[in-house]
Amino acid sequence: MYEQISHSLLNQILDQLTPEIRKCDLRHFYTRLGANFYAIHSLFSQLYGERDDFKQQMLRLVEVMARQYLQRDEVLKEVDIAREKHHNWFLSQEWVGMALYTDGFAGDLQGLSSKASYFQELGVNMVHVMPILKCPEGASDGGYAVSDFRDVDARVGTLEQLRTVAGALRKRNILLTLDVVVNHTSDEHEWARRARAGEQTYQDYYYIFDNRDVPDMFEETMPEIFPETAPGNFTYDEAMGKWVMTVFNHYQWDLNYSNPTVFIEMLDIILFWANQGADIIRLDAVAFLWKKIATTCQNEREAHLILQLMKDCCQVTAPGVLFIAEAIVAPVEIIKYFGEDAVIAKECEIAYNATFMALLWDAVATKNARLLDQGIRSLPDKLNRATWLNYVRCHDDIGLGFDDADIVQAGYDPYPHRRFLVDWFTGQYADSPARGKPFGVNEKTGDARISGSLASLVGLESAMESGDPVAIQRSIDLILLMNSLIMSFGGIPLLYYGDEVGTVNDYDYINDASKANDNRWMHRPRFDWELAELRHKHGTVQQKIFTGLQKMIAIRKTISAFADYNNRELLDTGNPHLFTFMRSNPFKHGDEVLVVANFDSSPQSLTLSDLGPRARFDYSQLRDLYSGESPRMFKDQLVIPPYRFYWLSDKELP
Ligand code: OTU
Repeated sequence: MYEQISHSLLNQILDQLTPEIRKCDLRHFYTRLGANFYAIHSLFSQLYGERDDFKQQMLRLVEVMARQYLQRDEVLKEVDIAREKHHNWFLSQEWVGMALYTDGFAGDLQGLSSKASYFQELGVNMVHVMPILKCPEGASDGGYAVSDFRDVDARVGTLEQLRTVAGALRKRNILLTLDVVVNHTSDEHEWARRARAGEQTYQDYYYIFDNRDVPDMFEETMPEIFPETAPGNFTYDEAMGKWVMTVFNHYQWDLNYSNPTVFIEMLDIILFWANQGADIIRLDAVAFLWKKIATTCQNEREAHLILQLMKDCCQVTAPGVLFIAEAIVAPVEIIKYFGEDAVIAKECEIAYNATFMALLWDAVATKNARLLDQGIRSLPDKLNRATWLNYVRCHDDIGLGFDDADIVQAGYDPYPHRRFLVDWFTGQYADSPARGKPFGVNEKTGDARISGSLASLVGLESAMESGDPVAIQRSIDLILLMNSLIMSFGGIPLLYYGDEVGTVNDYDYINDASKANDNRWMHRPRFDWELAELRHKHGTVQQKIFTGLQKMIAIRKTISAFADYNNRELLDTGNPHLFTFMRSNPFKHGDEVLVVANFDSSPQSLTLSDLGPRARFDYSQLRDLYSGESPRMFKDQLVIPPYRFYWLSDKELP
């Protein structure tokens, strides 16, 4: 939008840019800056408008965007332009992701380069390389405590090698996702070290207090993220003799975004990684970006303004780069990270669908889809040109972050229901084959989350131990069932490395002092490539899971109705064991796929004619696109075997 105040400021800023910047070809940069400047200016002034140095800070912001634009590779600039043209590119059903630790999956970055063929074999074309930036040896939170935002950790390789990986993936049309840990730094980061040494400039980068007055006020309303290992939200620093806000671990210092210098530094870092070849940037812990006394310090309005500003600025320099919001918060809050009061995403284009993930686990434990169905129905409508990252497992614990009102609506009592789920997955429930562990147990609130690998949580570990073929098959079916839903729900499915070959819990972390008190490490394995070879051997567990997923991915890519255009409708079947929805191709009328998933251990039936006009299929032609087989039918009643899913259509795939 054109508006005089911001436009005249823009003119002033452009006049003040250094000659070295001004003499360059900045055509695309200028048109994008012109288009976004009104928004950038208004967001920046909402956040920092009260400051005397506001105009200097704006100038610095524009300089950072311009410098990073100048450093952006020509190849990446072409990608930007192509994506501007095909702006819906990431909504396609063709994308399938995998998240991994470089060291756990491939040893190091060089190893990772050589694994591109493995991704292709499986059909993965988006790789989320979890944090690889420099971090301290022990106190690293798996890389989420960064001590240098511009360098790769020597344990996995060099920046040069990362650029090679990026290039190699790009050649194969595989997207690269990198993490930027925006909420905090390691206490060994240079900023923290200089703050500790007494430099006020750097103390202003963090929330640092002389005494407990303010911290105590904050504590009244702030929840604890790691209550067992890092209780409280402040850490006393001996050297400084002051209290530092540390919401996560005591060695992770929260950045102070009320300081515009922090915002500009972090934007510069985001753009730096965009320029190293990242297609997508995962912004860690975005819900925590703004702190306010008497609040939970999560999901504050200003946190959203910061993200909008980051997005608007990134669009000027690197418009082809997408953001993933990692906000593991309440369902109605997650959706706001796409941006509110907008038609298309204006914060992050992609968000972790933590609600769907947790609901899937509820369906597994209860063997029915009541809460899953209810929880998804309660989700507010998503914006256009915004998409979910749908996942079953990731490197973190499973938080039962669904809504109490939905639990009640589904017919349960919230507190005992959550208790039951934790007991079920941690194997404390008599009937449960799961081998998880409780994580983040908070004695004060009764909260608990769950750690454990996909395979161990669905009972594969215990089944293999007992050698019970029925139990083994049931676990495999559950793994495929859950994955079939993230593949068909709408959004980008994100697999977690190792799950594709049924990797069970790794109990070795206990022997490493820096990991022993964080049981999330039991599902952060060192990938067993020898075991993975069994994917080629017919009849093995690894082969059944791997080929099942491989097929699912290949078929997903051909089903246009699975692209994410908010084209999903939940159907009421009257059978609580089934989760049923229709996906329709928005560009081709009548091109529809009926997804049915049976979470129960007994076969279930669904009367298709009860679905009304939504399911006007030619029953005689009905086929499961996944297996290629005709489903079992009795008249107009569909029979779904235990733990099975169907992707039903009466048309041939193109
Ligand atoms: C993220 O996690 C990372 O994924 C974790 O691995 C890190 O420990 C953490 O940030 C700190 O960097 O912030 O918005 O249940 O879900 O810690 C959610 C806890 C986060 C995690 C939470 C999460």
